[in-house]
Amino acid sequence: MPKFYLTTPIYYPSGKFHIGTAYTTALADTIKKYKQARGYDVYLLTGMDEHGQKIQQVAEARGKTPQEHVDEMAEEAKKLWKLMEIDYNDFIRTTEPRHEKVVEEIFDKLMEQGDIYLSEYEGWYCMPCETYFTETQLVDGKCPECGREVKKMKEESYFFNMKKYANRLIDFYNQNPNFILPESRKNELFNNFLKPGLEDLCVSRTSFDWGIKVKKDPKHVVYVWLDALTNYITALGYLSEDDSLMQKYWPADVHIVGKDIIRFHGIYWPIFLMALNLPLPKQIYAHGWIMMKDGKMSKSKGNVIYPEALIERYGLDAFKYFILKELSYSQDGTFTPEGFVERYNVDLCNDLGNLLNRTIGMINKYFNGKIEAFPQNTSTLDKELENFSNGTIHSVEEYFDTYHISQAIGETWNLVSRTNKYIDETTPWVLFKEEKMEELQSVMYHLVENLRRIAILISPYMVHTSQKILSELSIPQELKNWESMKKYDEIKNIKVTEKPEVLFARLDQEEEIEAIKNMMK
Ligand code: ME8
Repeated sequence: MPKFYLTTPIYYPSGKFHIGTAYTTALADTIKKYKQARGYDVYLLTGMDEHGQKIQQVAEARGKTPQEHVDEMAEEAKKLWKLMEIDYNDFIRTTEPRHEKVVEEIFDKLMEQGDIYLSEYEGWYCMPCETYFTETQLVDGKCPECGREVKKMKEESYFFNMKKYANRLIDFYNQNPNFILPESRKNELFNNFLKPGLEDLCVSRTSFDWGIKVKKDPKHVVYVWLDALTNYITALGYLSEDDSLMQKYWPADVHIVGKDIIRFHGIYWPIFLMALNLPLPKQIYAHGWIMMKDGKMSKSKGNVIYPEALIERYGLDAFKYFILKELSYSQDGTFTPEGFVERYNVDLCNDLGNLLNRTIGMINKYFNGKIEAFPQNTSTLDKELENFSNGTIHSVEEYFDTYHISQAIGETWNLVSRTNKYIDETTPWVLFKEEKMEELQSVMYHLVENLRRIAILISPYMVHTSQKILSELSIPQELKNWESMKKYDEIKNIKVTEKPEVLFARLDQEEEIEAIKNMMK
């Protein structure tokens, strides 16, 4: 079985997780479910990045020790992933001994081979981002990443010799043009960081102690990015007694990250791996941000909407549908209550829900709920729909394979619309009146077949809706899997449900917009 290893970032437990964090995780989980449906052995890693000055400060503000704080947050995170039915294989925490021990060793090894050296660091430090910037990187004297105040700081630090590896990384980029996705982000990294010449990276701190101590110089703690990035291999047992997962799954097929952390994943991480003499990940995909009307949603900015409230009121499938559809491959998306309610009513309730209800209603009315077999004679309209839907499967797969999840969803909804249009074109009620029962039977067959395909196409992100559709149509088990979708003539002797359940009840627009606004307060 081919293997596929994918990861989410490990998130900072600095506050409750919002829909941005949920987005990356839902995206990774969708890719996992898709790959599994295509026959891959998939390993999905997520976790938490628990060290650093900011976590220490947040814990202190809550009157907790950092360890108590991160323990609580890890429970919260796992609760959220359970609610979202995230099927992760491992949840790594950087405070676990299995991680700390290996990071100590990695640091030691890099020091011994001369890649890490002691010097002094002076620069502009952004506390919330835990990142130093050079004078020229600042925007109007503020942090170029979050726009907040920065402070001039100086400390004795260990540095990683990035310059030594810069040319090798440039060669790697040139030989692997799809290493960083989307291409626009690769160009940004290349032009803004690699081309002007890489600065060595500061990899230790003495200004706080909530971190992994440098074994040979314990007044230093390992700077949070060297600590954090290595989670992708420590979780697989790198340098530990049992490294069978490392043998099996490394290199990662894809690291999924937000665009805010592409610099760390696209430059520093591959260089650390080169220094450790390990293969580089195959791809790094950086998605955009979910924005709010007033800019980027962030835990530290306080303009946040949380997943739990939306899931509780509208269900998991509607929540995932919205967020995954809203962020198109390389673009940002916007969360607005109006947008959410509209997508729910139009795409889910009107387009998909009605298609299922109309189809089941007609099969019951015209044929006592039964579909016997693939029709003997197919009309031009039938054939057109079949061709359209063959094309949909093809492009959905292509989009999924290249992480264009929103586009894959869009293609699927084009098939939903096309199938609704097919009802209007074939006018089953007229066929019934004119007693053209053979033609009518054929139309019903094609409707069921396309609903079956739609249900399978949405199964990586709308698990419940998919199962409901397949069960209401009483599709047999062997026709529920991805590969079976490519057949078009195998449904036989089925009897659809007499009373279809409403998939998505129509929302009162004003009332629900108000309800969502209240969730944001
Ligand atoms: O950066 N829209 O953790 P973090 C979309 N610990 N995605 C968003 C988002 C938004 N508005 N806000 C956050 C860290 N994200 C480090 C990572 S990895 C070795 C260490 C998502 O908690 C997005 O994936 O700040 C982003 O990259 C990540 O959360 C940042 O999470």
